[in-house]
Amino acid sequence: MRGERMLELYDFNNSVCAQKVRMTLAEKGLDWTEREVDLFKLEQYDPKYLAFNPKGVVPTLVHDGTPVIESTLICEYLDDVFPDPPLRPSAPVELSAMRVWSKTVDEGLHAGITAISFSAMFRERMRGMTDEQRAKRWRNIGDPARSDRDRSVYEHGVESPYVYNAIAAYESAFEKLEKTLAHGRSWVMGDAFTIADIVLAPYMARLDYLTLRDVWTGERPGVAAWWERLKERPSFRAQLSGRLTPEMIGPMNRFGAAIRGRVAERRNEHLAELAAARADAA
Ligand SMILES: N[C@@H](CCC(=O)N[C@@H](CS)C(=O)NCC(=O)O)C(=O)O
Repeated sequence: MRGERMLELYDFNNSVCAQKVRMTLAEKGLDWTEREVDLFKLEQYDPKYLAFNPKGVVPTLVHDGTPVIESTLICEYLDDVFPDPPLRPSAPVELSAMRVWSKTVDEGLHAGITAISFSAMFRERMRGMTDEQRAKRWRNIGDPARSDRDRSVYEHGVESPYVYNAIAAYESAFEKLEKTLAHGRSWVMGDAFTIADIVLAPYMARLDYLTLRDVWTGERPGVAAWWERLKERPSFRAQLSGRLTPEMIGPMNRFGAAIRGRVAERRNEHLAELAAARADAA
């Protein structure tokens, strides 16, 4: 192993946040030890894990015994400690623009994909849980905001307001991404592949596996071309697509396809609202 002695990653294979960190580790050529936290068995709420990660979420990086939490911050931490190859621009103005992408993910796209994924497939899985398991899931770590979101999506599926908010968050992000990539840029920040590409990658991939991606990107050729490049990136293949088995991909495809029509309709509702708001502002 290069650099410091011991990197352990507490993760779950198909967790979007963990995928970001694994791609970063792969871009850096680092070795790490994987420690699975099975989210379906609610291992994230085990007191031993909560001592590392008080929110009870994956991932957690443990570096020589010290936990580092929050996936975006973990990616930046890895870039600080293992600077070669760099995954952030050095000019402060570029760095701050890159971090706007991370904020877009952390403040909108992440909650959004959780709601969409829940409405499509975890909802089905939760129907198979016992009442006690479900109650434990709602209790999570005592975070009422998380309970409200998960309960609402469990009860109302795509009709939940959380899914509508998610649809709007993806619309806004893809509109900006298309403008960013439209002039032939290879990557989000220009010629160099950065953490901006990494933080977006798992969210694009999840929409793609759910067969929902082209609801937003069908008429956005810059985003579509970037996605084609991203899929071929060795870190993506090794740590994201290459780790998903047909047994994992099949249900994502199937459950996603079942909500596709309604997601597209709700996006159209949002586009109409957006057009009205823009007309007001004109
Ligand atoms: N802001 C956190 C979010 C982490 C997060 O929500 N992880 C999800 C998986 S992608 C999780 O562990 N969920 C378990 C739960 O909500 O009980 C980060 O970026 O690390």
